[in-house]
Amino acid sequence: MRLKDKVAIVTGGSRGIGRAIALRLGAEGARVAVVHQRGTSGEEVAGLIRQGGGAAIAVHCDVAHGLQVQAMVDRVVAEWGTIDILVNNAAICPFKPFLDIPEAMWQEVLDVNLKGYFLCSQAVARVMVAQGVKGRIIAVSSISAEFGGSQQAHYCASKAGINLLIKSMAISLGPYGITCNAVLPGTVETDINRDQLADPEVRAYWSQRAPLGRIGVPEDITGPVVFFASDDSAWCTGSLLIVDGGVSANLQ
Ligand code: NAD
Ligand code: RM4
Repeated sequence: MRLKDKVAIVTGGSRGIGRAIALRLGAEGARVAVVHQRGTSGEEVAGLIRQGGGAAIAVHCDVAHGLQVQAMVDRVVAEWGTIDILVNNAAICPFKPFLDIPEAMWQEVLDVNLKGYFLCSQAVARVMVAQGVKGRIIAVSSISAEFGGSQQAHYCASKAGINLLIKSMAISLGPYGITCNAVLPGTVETDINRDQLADPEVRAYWSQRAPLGRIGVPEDITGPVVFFASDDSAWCTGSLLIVDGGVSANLQ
């Protein structure tokens, strides 16, 4: 119960890595707002947290729209009075070769992945600063922030932007005692890449390149997020932590 009674927001919390993070934060005692897109539901995850004795609500919000983000933050403050932890996790990756990426797709990826993290972080940080909360802002970035991809130019650019957004926020928010850190996962099997990983060659490539010998599961990402959400990381800010089974250490 390292996060007992803390108030946490997890964007994209209804499935995949965000779902695992929301459940873990709930198990650590946090009150969790499971933020989900319209058309999806965060109720299943919120219900599981409540069944485990915790507190959770589901809130819908498109993170690319400032008014919706503000309404989501207002809803959480109305429910619990404050916000201690924000986990920016909602993102999209429509795999497409560089030469074929339409302008609208480029824009959507940058709007959700990069502008969404900015909007959520700014709205939450304003509450933290106004209330004097020494909060924790965490970004789920990616090893794609540091390595290019033949079908991920838009996604890689958005994730590289997130890394520098986090460092810049760390500078601006450090004086308020708010920390800003990023976790950079390697390949984790979720809905975002299930079609790619259905190809046995792609699957074998990622597991063989990992010194730890396997593709990740969403739960592999939760410990590092709890670390950045807890007092164990009190003197970390602007940190970028790779969590990829060693893939990026291996040039082969
Ligand atoms: P996922 O597709 O299962 O989850 C993404 C979540 O974001 C979904 O719940 C989706 O509804 C939500 N979302 C998308 N657009 C949104 C919007 N406009 N507003 C609100 N919510 C929105 O994929 P995932 O793998 O769980 O991805 C979670 C995070 O992990 C992402 O930031 C992704 O870039 C990152 N990541 C994933 C991998 C991987 O291999 N799976 C690797 C590195 C980083
Ligand atoms: C990650 C990385 C993975 C891919 C996901 C969608 O950042 O590139 O390999 O599966 O994005």
